[in-house]
Amino acid sequence: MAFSLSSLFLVCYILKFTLALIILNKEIETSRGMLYPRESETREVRTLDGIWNFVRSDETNPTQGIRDGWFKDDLSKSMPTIPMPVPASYNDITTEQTLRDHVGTVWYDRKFFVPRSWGQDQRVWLRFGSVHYEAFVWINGRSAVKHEMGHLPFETEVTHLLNYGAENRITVMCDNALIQTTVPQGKISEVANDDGVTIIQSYTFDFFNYAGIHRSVHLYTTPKTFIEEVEVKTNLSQNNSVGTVDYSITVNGTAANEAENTLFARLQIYNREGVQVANVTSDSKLVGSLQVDNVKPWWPYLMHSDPGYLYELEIRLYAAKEQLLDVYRLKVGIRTLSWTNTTFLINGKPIYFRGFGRHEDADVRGRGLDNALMARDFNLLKWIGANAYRTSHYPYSEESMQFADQHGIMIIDECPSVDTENFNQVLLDRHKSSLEQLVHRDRNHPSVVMWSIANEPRTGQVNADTYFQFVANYTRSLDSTRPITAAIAVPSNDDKAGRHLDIISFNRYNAWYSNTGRLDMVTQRVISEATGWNKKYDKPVLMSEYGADTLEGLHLQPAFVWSEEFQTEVFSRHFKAFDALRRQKWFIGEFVWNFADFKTAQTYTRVGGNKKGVFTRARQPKAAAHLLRQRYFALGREVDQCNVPNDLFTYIVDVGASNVNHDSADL
Ligand code: GCB
Repeated sequence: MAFSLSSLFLVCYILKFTLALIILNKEIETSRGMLYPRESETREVRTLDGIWNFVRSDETNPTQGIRDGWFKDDLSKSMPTIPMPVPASYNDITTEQTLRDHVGTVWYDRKFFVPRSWGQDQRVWLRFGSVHYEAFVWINGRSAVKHEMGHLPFETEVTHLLNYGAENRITVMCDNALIQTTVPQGKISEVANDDGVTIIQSYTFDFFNYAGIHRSVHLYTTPKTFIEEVEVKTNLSQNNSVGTVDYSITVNGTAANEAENTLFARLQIYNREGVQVANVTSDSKLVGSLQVDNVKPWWPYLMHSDPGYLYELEIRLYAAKEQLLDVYRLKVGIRTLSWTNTTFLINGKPIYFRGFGRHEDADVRGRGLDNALMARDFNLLKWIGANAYRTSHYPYSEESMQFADQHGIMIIDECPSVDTENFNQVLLDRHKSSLEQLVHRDRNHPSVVMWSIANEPRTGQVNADTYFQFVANYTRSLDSTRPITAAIAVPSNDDKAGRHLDIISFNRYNAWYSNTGRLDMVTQRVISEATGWNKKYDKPVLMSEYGADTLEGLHLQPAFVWSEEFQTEVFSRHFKAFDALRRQKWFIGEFVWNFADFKTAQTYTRVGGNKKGVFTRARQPKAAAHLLRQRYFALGREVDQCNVPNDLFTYIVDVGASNVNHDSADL
């Protein structure tokens, strides 16, 4: 009896364990529309950015606002409100710890006018650049849209919800709670404190869980029948002299349904000088191709003297008898990507990445869109000679993607999956959805050269294999023109996901988390780890994170952890490894962690946040920035034959006798 009972337990246990491991590759809902809002002859755009009214819910009663119908009238009639800027994270706006660390729902509302003219013969759409993490939206008290997943846009038609030529109210409830089935994952617990109990949000990822309406809110109009989606794919002839732009247009609207065969589009491509260089008239399928002779390909920064070349694609949608319905314009960079198990090429030329992992993070506004900061960051990227960054650890603003296109900065575009563990079905579906939304949003950006499907997932776990097979294959089915990677931190021997990727990225902190302070234990370890990855999977490898926390202004000689000298030395030891690895053609890039200091949750390993920035949080260089700049330009000169700036080396001495000028000419 004892035997059979225990075997029953064992069977039950195995069954439970096995069931937990079974994950299915289910169909998921796909996104629609989402073209970046742009004005044209047929479209108007308004922003609802500005100061909104704001209420923090009681953490122990997060659904109170729904039950009490706060969305039915002005928020201020239900609760006292405070002013809150949009876009911005709400966490650091006030001086209250309770708001900074708030867990659960918050509410926003504001009033706005809609012109009378918008009510006539057109449609109106409401679009959020991103709300973290979950958003519920009402217009004039009626439900408009619901969306889950931070850092990604969502939109809905609000034509039927608006008062035209009159005042309107928009109400948003935002929930920042992260649990085991959200992307990224977190845990919520109730913990005793001095006043009773409190709700705690914990998470393993290393950045502050900023929340709120993070990016712009737009209202825009479209004609009744309009261009809902445009997808472009570009190619180059063998010698890069002829470019092709394959397009596919999706139309939304009654004219599309009723008179399907009569719709057509005229597409024209203009160069930077505004000269038309290609045009075509489509048939009713709205799918086709344009050819650009003497094309100027899109090149990354420092890989060409005219990087980031963008054409403008103008799309005019017509109904029968040349009746113009809609006009939309899109910037297009013409380039090709190809990869093998030893190399990654752009326009037929091997890429060597020199870049950063970054964060969208700033004092006061947190993760909120900040155009001034974005412009400064791109100036710093160019100053330092970087040609790439990874959008660690979530999709960045659409405005920054447009900047990257213009400046020729290559992007490894990462979805919001960080430290993923306890793989389960709901998580898999959401993870795939995050990639679907990301690819849908960013597929037309020439700057996006790779998809990163996760950062530091626990790929040693037994079901990581199936899980990442589903995630990688799904991403590939969405876009086969770009390679897939993930930034992995488990040792290559334990990893079960790499075989599903096209390019292996690995994160490692030699002399910091392992062998702290041991500068003599960096170079060989980096070489052997990179080699191990290549041996195991026979794929190109890049180092996606390395670095050391550095307190600006702390100087210690000889180098000691946290000092500026130490960061400089850690970089230098890595450079040595990278140079040895570069001789192996399969090693394709180096990414410092991090571009700038950033805020994290409170822990005893973080002094006011993560200090691994090469720049401070105020975007000023630390000592290592100057060294990195010399390396990135030296690499640019060696691998891409770029020019180096005159101020790369500071004048030191004129050694008259030998007639040598110790300046950039020595490079
Ligand atoms: C990592 C993570 C990154 C952290 C970094 C660190 O491996 O990918 O999010 O911030 O280490 O500094 O610990």
